[in-house]
Amino acid sequence: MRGSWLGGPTPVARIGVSLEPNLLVELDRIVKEGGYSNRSQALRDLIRNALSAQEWQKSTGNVLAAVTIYYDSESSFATRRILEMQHEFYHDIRSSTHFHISETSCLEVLVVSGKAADIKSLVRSLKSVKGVMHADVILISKVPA
Ligand code: NI
Repeated sequence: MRGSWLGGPTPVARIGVSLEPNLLVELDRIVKEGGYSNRSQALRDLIRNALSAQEWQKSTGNVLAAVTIYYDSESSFATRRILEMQHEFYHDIRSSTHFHISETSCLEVLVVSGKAADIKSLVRSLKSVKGVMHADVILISKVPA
């Protein structure tokens, strides 16, 4: 059944979901701000995201992923550490793109391909840098060994 959660013309099952009122308010906010046409559509996307995150946590082999780093460009420490780390992990980094988001913040997007353990270590290190406001990873695919 692997891959069936990616969507496609599969028949749907109807389920009842019980939510606390505050969670329902949050769900409706996600629906509105995410541009979903209904709650079911938003829930399907949330489940897919959770599955993708779970798959990332469980990955052990080689992976292709995108790493995003949002940081304070006025922090010379963060700027230097992010650059140093990219050199430390140069074997895994296929490309890096820098975006000047504002006068004081930058976004870098790295396309990485390598051992999941190494990529996880890179992301953990990035998250720990003072001045990094957000660092995350999106698993694109597992790479056959
Ligand atoms: Ni910049």
